[in-house]
Amino acid sequence: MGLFPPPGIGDGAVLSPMTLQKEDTTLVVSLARPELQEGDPETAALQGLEDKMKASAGILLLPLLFAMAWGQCPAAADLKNADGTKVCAQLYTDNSPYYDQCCAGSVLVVQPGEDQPYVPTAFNDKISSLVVATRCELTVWSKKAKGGNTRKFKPGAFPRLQEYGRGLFGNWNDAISAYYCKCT
Ligand SMILES: [Ca+2]
Repeated sequence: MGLFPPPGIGDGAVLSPMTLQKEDTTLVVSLARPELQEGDPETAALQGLEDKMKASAGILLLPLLFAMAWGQCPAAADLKNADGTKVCAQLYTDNSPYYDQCCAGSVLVVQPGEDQPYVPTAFNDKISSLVVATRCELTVWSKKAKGGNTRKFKPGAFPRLQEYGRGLFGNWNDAISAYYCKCT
């Protein structure tokens, strides 16, 4: 989805054939690593590259918070962290004209009590579907720092935010810039 471009891409770096070649080599070498000799300067250099790749992978894996999702919205009662603890809400960047293909794109997992006056850039004005967990309530605002229009979402799935009116003529698709989520 272009949220997390590979290292070097999207940083203003220009992709030359050389860069591509280097990436390919790194990948091949990573796979063949058991055959490499420790202490060999070439090995050390390659290992450095590999460590860099691992570091980037660490950033990519960072969340929980930023995973990819495809398909149907989960039920309110099914929202849970990987360790089984309660999640307050899940916000998704994409939806679809088909209800069973909403809650797609990147997902932001919101924890109980999470207060976010500034939605991270990757999600700001991009949220198109959301699910609020049982016994929780999500309040959203259309402008940063909790400005503009506001609305409370009760437990349940809201697959297409364009179906929820905002102000006189607007709707909530691609309009959330701040949120607060609480559970009882
Ligand atoms: Ca969107």
